[in-house]
Amino acid sequence: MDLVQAEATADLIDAGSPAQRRRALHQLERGLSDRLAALRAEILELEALIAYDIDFPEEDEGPVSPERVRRAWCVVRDRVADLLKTAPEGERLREGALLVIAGRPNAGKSSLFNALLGTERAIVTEIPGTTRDAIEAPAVIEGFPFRLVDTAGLRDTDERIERLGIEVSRQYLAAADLVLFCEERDDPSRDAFLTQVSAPVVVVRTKADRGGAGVSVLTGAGLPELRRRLAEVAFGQLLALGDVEPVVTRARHRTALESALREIEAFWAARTSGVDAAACATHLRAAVGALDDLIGAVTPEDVLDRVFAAFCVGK
Ligand SMILES: Nc1nc2c(ncn2[C@@H]2O[C@H](COP(=O)(O)OP(=O)(O)OP(=O)(O)O)[C@@H](O)[C@H]2O)c(=O)[nH]1
Ligand SMILES: [Mg+2]
Repeated sequence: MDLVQAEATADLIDAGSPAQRRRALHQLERGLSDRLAALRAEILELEALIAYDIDFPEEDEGPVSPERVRRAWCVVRDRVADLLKTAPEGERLREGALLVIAGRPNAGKSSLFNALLGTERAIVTEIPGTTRDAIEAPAVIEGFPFRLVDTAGLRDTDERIERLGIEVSRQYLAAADLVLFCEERDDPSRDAFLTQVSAPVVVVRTKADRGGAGVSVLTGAGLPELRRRLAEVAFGQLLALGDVEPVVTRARHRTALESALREIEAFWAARTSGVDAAACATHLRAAVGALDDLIGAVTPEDVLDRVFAAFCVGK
């Protein structure tokens, strides 16, 4: 078992949603390990292509055309870059997407929070300003993990506790992976709100049972569509990739691939600026080294120390 598989074992134990379980199983069954091994082999092949230039630096043209080297380099670079692109949603899959519910007081945020959660967790009343503090709870939506946050309704207020709650809302909004903006009818403050938030925003019309299209927590209308939309916005890339393509799920994977990609780019920069072949090849060696660290051939002791250290015995 390599380090990537050992990490998958830990992820499988921690998995709280079907998508996390499927991803961990895929990784445990070498889905990511095999891809990394293939990339490693491709980089070594690229190095072999320039071996003639290393051995006979004075010759004008080696047996391998420069065009062939360029093509092989492009393929390797693109494959590393493609794998790296899965990192944001892959890491989000392990941690749960932070979904922050926002909107004016009384817009129906807490009601929607409870509906998405499937339990009456937040207090709901007809009085605007009911929610004073942010409440966070884990939820599974369309099989994907989310961390739902209900917040204090946003408005100008002189009331001290409510103001503090709104400040907390703003901090959550700054950290959000996506925002669900609730409005009962056209909210004149919506556009100003949208310009302040950098995460993607899903706008939802609440209390649809009172007329118009949208979501109603009383009748359940619009809720399935909303759930699908939230999964699509938070995990659209993973949904498109399906369960067969490998995905990187940890910051450790991302930094290793970033460093491999940097070396692969540096190889080409050196190669195209007349640096001798042996010096160019050191960049490929460094890229292979980064992948080796990532795959991490481990001994059983390493597994125990590095991965299971965080476990509670008996969990
Ligand atoms: N008819 C109807 N009423 C709703 C619906 N959703 C919420 N309400 C009502 O709207 C009022 C406010 O709901 P909340 O969920 O507390 O609204 P909020 O946005 O959390 O309000 P604050 O916490 O004050 O910011 C309550 O009286 C709810 O019962 C709905 O789908 N249909
Ligand atoms: Mg509320």
